[in-house]
Amino acid sequence: MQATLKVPRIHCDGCVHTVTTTVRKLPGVKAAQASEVTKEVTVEFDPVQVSEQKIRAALSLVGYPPA
Ligand SMILES: [Cu+2]
Repeated sequence: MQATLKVPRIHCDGCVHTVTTTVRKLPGVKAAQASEVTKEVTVEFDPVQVSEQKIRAALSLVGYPPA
């Protein structure tokens, strides 16, 4: 399953790194890539192991709440 989340607080390379690594660490996430240009993170995940809600919660915890 794939989801693209809008993350308005992404504003530089550091944010891209934080968002990308935070999502990649979650069990069940196969791939994740954030973009400073679109302020989005695209995530490929196994819906049995992780949900979009869990991904959103993890990003909120590190200061990047998805819109
Ligand atoms: Cu930044």
